[in-house]
Amino acid sequence: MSVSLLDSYETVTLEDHTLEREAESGDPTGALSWVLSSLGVCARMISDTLRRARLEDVLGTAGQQNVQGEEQQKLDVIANDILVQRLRGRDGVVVLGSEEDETLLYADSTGLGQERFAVFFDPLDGSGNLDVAGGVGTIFSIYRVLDDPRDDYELRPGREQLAAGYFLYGSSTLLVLATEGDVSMFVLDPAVGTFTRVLTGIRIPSRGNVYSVNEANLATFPDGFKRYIGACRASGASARYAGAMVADVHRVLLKGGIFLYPPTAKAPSGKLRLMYECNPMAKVVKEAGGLAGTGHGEIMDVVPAELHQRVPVIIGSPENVRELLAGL
Ligand code: FBP
Repeated sequence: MSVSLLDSYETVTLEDHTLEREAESGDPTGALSWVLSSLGVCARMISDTLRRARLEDVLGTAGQQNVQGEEQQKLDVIANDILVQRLRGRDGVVVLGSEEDETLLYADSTGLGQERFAVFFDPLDGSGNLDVAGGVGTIFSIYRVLDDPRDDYELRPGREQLAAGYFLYGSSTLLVLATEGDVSMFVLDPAVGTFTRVLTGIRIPSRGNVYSVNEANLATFPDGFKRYIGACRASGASARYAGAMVADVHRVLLKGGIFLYPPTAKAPSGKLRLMYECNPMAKVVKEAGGLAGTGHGEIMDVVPAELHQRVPVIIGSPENVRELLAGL
């Protein structure tokens, strides 16, 4: 059997993939690819900073709180600066919404071929894991902006997302990207410095034997959630919880199961943020054939009231989610 060396060079990079998808969707401008490639560069810079964090003493708190009243980690600030600076200068990006900034940020861009975008992001999801080298990630969500927003952009429901996904800084640095009708996975090839596609057309398993929830809050969950978690335990399902939504949902996407962040006494509307955590993760899971709800409807149907709005989260394999919803 002759092996052509060429085979190993026919990799599909992030840029190849997104230009291909844009061409297929009849939009040859490459404007979205231009934004996604900038996110790719940001993730490489953040990944490198994380891997050197303890060597360069950038772990620990930054000595200030963000708009959510959370103690900011030095790396939260560094990752946010990398994303804001790079995306603000990118043609086509006119609105930015970050977990670390109180209000929307605007950028003067005439757009690329008149294409304009709003980008929402959680620079470092799971930042509580930083000091212990646990899984953390960057979550992003991209919308097309039809009119020049000046400084009055109206937040849109998640179902209008053009693309969404996350970078996971774990044993390898990977990207999961959802566009219309497709979810693909890329791994950062440190030797080449590009994100190389390793999976495309990802489908979430219809059912999984894993439930992922912070059971420390069980006592204050609504009864339906308590009953469901009790049933999971009784069925011998495995509990897995990394304390980082990006890592927990990634496991559910590939292995099946369910991730929950229900309402609690401490967070009656849930803890996780709609615009830059729940909507993008919902788009990824839904494009892969899963379900994503709040307990009162679809996450991506929520009409956002403000940038840092929180919602309860039920996300995962269709059979697992339907089972929970049936008992709520
Ligand atoms: P940030 O780190 O971006 O603030 O994210 C919030 C988060 O860490 C999620 O990633 C995770 O799912 C959740 O909070 C964990 O919360 P808890 O410690 O209450 O279980």
